[in-house]
Amino acid sequence: MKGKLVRFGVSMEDTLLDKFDRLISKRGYTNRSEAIRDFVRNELVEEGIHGGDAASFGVLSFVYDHRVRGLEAKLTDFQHDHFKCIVSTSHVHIDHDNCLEVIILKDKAEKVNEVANRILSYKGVKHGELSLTLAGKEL
Ligand code: NI
Repeated sequence: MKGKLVRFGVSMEDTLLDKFDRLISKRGYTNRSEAIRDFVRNELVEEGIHGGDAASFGVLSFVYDHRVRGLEAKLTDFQHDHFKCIVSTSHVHIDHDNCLEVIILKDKAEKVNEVANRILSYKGVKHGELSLTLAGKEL
């Protein structure tokens, strides 16, 4: 969503500005404008994800113990039940016992959250995290 650049002034306490400058420098920004644009985008994504019907993408990564009885079959069955919102799945054999799976999901945020939370709740899934974003044209 490219528009024309508009300049505007921002007032804040010097102590807050110092903290802001330290934060953005730590994150690798070389100027305040780019940092503020990204921060605003992040807030808009959060708002869009939690407040609307927009298409969202989710990246779910989780680690599980493949030796837990029935877990692999359960994970596969569940993903086939939700094939319409699962774009892709990658599997990494971490070591003798553990696997890492990364699933890319596309649907309304509510649905993506529901599918991800179900997977994370399975016995044998040790740790996992869902990262949500909006489809590109929404940004
Ligand atoms: Ni594996």
